[in-house]
Amino acid sequence: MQEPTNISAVGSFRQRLAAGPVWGPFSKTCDAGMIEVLALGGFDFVILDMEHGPNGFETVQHLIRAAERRGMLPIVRVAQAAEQPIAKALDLGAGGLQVPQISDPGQLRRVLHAARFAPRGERGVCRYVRAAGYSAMPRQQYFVAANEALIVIQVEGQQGLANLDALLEVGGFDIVFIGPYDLSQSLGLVGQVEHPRVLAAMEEVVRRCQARGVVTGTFVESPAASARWRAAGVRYLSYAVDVGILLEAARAIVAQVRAPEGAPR
Ligand code: 3PY
Ligand code: MG
Repeated sequence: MQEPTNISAVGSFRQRLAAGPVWGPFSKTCDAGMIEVLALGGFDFVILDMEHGPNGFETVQHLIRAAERRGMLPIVRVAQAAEQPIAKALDLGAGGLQVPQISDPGQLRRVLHAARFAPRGERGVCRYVRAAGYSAMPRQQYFVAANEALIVIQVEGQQGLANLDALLEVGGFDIVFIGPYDLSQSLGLVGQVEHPRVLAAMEEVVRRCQARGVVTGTFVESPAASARWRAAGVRYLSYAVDVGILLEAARAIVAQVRAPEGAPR
């Protein structure tokens, strides 16, 4: 009998997350082939970005399929903390959900309510969806297994920082993800993600989450930043963005091939 799409993959991803860091890029491509390439490169997960990327759900479902096919967990970052996109991403079979700009406990409870079936929430019920094998899944099995999808909440503003303990008290999610860019803006330092005040605020979030045994994640753009946050105990490392990775690779190649004859390579 068919499993709900991706649920066993979520279980093994949780084990890897518990054992040590996992890495995955954000994706803003429309191409399922690019998703396969990221998996073949060895990333553990991919965050299909509907907050800042161009894709609608019709495209995202194909990107989810491509990630599944290559054994990489597809996580959908929804555009906002609203009921409809949350339910739709899960109906399409996302292994995880990443929700931006979580700032207060009431909002977090609404997100969890929209993401979980009863008794944990009141997610809109339909079993003729991809996540349920279009009804091939035994229904009770689906409703139980679907509640295992990974939930990542982004804390990336001053209000979220101020309410961090209250958010941790609500619980019911897997990872607190610190968005350094939005956080830098919120602290009046837009884009200065390496500014000491931004780093100090991030370290404080990591420390307070760790004190409660909550896994943290963040966004890094270099091996050095990855090493820094890995050493701090961050276990969910979102490494750059696929389009930026491609740009960097293209630039490096062009710089090499255009170098004058005889110049050191
Ligand atoms: C942020 O930095 O604000 C993010 O959401 C992830 O890059
Ligand atoms: Mg952000």
